[in-house]
Amino acid sequence: MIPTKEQFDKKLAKLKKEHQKFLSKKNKPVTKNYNGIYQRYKRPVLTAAHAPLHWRFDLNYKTNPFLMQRIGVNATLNSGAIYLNGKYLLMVRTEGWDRKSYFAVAESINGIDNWRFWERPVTMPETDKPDTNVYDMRLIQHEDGWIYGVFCAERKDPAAPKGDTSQATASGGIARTKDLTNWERLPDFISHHGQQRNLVLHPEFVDGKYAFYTRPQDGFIEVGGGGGIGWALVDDITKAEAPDEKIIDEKIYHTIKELKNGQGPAPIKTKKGWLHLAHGVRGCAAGLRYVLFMFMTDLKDPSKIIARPGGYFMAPEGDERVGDVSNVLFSNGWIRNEKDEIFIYYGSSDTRMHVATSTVDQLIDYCINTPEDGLRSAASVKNINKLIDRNKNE
Ligand code: M1P
Repeated sequence: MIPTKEQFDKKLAKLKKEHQKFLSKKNKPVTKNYNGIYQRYKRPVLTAAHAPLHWRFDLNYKTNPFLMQRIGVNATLNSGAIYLNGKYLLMVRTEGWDRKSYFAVAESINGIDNWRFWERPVTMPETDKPDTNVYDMRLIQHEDGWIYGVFCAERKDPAAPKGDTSQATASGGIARTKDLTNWERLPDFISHHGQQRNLVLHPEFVDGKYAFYTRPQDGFIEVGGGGGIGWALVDDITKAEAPDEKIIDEKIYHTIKELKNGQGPAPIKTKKGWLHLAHGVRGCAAGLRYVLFMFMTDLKDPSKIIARPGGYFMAPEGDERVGDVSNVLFSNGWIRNEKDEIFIYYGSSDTRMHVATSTVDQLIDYCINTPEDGLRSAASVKNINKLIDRNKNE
């Protein structure tokens, strides 16, 4: 039986009311597991259920009397972030039921809750090689006056053997904007060292050039010999090409970045150096495990690491551990507000977005005073004993 218009209207009113109620829910700090470094929050900031109803449902009784969802959102994950005109904005990697990711802006007044998507997702122009999938945008407010979006542009590998329908290539997509709505797409980053994912633009010129954190990789998944966070200087961002990439942060045996690592968002400038957030990947019987780690680079030479706190900064906890790709934390967006508070936005298990808060001073202290990974069990014990000795008179 086809529902009547009256039944349709009633169902739609209920749907809208419940969605508004859901979007308006407050988020509260988690009170257990104090660490003094950052504060987690109870609820994710964005989930697939936050997507506007008018992106998913045909709201016209004549064409959709059953009020069926016509287009689905599967996940809201790895989001770029920017603080603009007093608002916290996320450039959300929104993934549909069809597995395609696209970008969409969501905003909040306090950076913690009450997130609302803008009217439409972003229409990103393409290059002459259309992208199959675009994701993980880093938003960078560059000193040249543009806001850049640097992201992964994925395409089927033209060199894939016949019948191989999964081999892909990853390239660094670059686009720029003034308002996050109208975008100018620039040519993809040309790397001489393999595929690129986790490409990030440094917010300032270095030696008069655009500076990029790169992640050269031999294949689409495996970084192979190319692993590590790289550094490349580029003369002209409208034709970004990097003949040289030097690895500034290597992947290392028996660490949280044994298999691969990648720069997260663009670094944050502080009086003591640039704060960096990154992800490290290791393999285990359960598959790959992605955690977040931090480091600091020199103010004058952001390719020189000056502090390397050992181990992970954040690892998947509780519900964060489960999702489409379980055991993953990934961050490509953070915001420093005018009070020097830092909002770390992170995706869990390729499914949803969360926030954790800290401050510039706390994160500098964390980077400078957390012991480095000594790379052996004996060195870890030494670090603990040093701390115990210092604590004797406390
Ligand atoms: O599935 C985990 C992550 O895998 C990739 O990251 P990386 O290139 O460092 O392995 C990306 O696809 C990322 O989006 C995803 O979260």
